[in-house]
Amino acid sequence: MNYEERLQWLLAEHEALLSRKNEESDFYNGIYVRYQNPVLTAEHTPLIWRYDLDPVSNSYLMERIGVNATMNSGAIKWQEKYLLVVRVEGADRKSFFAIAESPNGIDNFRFRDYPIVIPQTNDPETNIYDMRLTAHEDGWIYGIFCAERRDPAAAPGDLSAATASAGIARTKDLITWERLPDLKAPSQQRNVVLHPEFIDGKYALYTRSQDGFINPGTGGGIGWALVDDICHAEIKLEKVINFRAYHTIKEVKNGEGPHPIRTPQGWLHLAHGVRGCASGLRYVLYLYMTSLEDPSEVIAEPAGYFIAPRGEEYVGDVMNVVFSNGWIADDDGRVFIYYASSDTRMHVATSTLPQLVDYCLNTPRDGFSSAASVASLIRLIDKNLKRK
Ligand code: M1P
Repeated sequence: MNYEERLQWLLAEHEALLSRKNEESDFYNGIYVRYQNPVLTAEHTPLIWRYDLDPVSNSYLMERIGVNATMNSGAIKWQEKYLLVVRVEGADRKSFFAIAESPNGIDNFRFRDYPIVIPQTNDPETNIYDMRLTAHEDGWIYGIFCAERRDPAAAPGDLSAATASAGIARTKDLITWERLPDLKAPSQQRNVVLHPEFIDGKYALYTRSQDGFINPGTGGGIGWALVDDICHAEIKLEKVINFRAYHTIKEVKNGEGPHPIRTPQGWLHLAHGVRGCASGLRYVLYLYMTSLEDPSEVIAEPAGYFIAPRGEEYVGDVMNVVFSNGWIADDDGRVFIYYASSDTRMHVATSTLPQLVDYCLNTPRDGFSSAASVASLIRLIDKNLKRK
């Protein structure tokens, strides 16, 4: 093929991928629907990002800038479209944010021509990732993300030690972003999420303090902190509201996903839990609910995971991981849950608010022992057998 033929082939393949219809898979649990295809992969990123399309300067039609993954995406419905603020990871390992939009939330996601430009603070970070979007009642759309820097206290020769803090940016049009100072906190922070409503006139944050870049250490779980001024956000008091626990799916660490959704029965939360196993860390998603009167008070939490890796989802850059920082509650009660698998690609699962609330309120809680799990199982078997 000559240059022009190869280019036409490339364009046609790319368009076929972008316009591919996504069908429901045959997975069934009555709680949510999974889909056959990922909604975004590295191959969905625009060809104008990856190729120099000038036959003079790129006669081989080579990729000039590689994209490694499209993952952990914030989500919002905006002007009748389903928008993802995607964590795009380049072949150079640097992540950045870019918006991909779809007319139906299930397929046909297309990236805008340009990535988002997030202004830097006077302490520039090396890497930014995992933005949680919150359309706050103050009128701004906030994006809180992890800002990673090399640890200034790293031992000589240690090129891995890093620090994590919460970067904060806001926008009114999802085009231009204003950067605010990073969240000031007594410890490192990742998975920080802004609650959509004021609480006692203050901004409320879900937090995840950690002793080091990877290790949550003494951090007990998902925290809660009230902040007076989002333009100079500082955690003065942080309390843990959703605890890690021995021999559960969140034994090693956990973190809030996107901001919770208000339902008549309480705030519905999506989070990730991490445990260790012989093959490394296993990341799964779980749901819990908190009270409408006090969003820091847990009122329901089903035992175990809500979504775990399945099939090809197990495999990728960081195996055995599902991670979510974006969901959309639509006006008709449908919920679009966007999750990444193995730090590589994005998927969607769909459900409805009544189904998710029913799942939270009627699935047995964790009894923290095999005996308690067996007792739960026997209660269900008894109930079913009595119906005969
Ligand atoms: O690799 C799995 C995930 O690890 C981190 O999550 P956490 O802070 O809970 O450990 C993040 O780096 C996340 O981006 C990544 O998907």
